[in-house]
Amino acid sequence: MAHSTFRIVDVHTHMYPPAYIQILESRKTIPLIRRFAGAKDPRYIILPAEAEALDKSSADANPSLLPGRPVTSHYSSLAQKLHFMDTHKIDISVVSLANPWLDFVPSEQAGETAKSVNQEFSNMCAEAPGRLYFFAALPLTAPPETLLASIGHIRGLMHCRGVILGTSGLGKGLDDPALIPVFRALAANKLTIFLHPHYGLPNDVWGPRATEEYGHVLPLALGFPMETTIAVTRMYLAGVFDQVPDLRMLLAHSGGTLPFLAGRIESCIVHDGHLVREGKVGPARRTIWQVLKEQIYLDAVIYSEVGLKAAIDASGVDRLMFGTDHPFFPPLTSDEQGEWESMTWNSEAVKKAVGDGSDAAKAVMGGNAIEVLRLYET
Ligand code: 5CU
Repeated sequence: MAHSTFRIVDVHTHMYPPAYIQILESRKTIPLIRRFAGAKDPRYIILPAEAEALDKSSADANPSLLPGRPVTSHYSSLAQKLHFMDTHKIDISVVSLANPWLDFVPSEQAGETAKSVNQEFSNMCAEAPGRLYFFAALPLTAPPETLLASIGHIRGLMHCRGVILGTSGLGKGLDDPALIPVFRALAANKLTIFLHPHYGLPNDVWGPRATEEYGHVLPLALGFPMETTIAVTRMYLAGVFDQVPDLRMLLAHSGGTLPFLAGRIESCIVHDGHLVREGKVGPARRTIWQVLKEQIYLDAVIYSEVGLKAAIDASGVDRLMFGTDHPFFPPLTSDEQGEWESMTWNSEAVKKAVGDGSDAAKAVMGGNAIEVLRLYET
């Protein structure tokens, strides 16, 4: 059934619940939260590319040279999330734990940590009826039976609509055959995977000047999207989408560079002697274009109508969903309690790509998410 009232839905919006923040505060290696003398807020250091800056920093470093990003109330406060939503007229948010999720949690603690983090998300959603849903976190470092049991837990949580997943899987990436039972369990429970990058590309790709001169631009603008592109292409080449045809994935940042590179991926497959000899390029093969239109959704967190049009061409306007990436990318020169460009750039891009007030714009801004993620059910 179509739900016609126009509502804005943010499918890419993160939170770090207080218990998770405590875990980060207790850590000595990344990911961690650390206080520096003279800095108002503690700093959150997560990216592999930031580890070097952390090693060079001292407790009383110049605040403008501190590693990582400030941890403000936007990271963990429900009231702040609702304020952000109200300021930007966002009706519903599908919140998720941000990277690197539970990837670093020791195996024996992972199951319980996932349970309590997911319960915290569930409680948060219950405090804001009709306005919040969530993507749960999986205990990927736990033994297989604990991992599958966690899917049993989250499928019973009323506001859970899927899981947020990084690209490392169980340690060998998402084309690892050991993940097939996990993908099957998620698909069987109609839990969409929100695929999000974290690890980027190896640090030496960025060159010796990056740490001191280029801020976080290279790993975030280029490393993240390439990581997503590579992870999904590996899944495609391994036949995961055919093995689990009911699997549904929402890809962060409009699919990385997948919409732009899908043609090149296809050409490389069709011209690969090894794949042809192995009979993997026969007439029954679903192309990556087909998978993009049948099993993949893309968020609209790409900040420009150029990227958005590529995403629409690749997956279809009915598979694109608006997002903000809050609390990342706060405004640096205006009040954080006011308007954020992360919202306005993405909503302007939607208007420019499909027309202000058009049915397509309404679908991308909220209608698609409501239908696909069943945001009318409680
Ligand atoms: O600014 C950043 O580091 C990030 C991040 O880590 N994760 C994310 O989703 N957006 C920005």
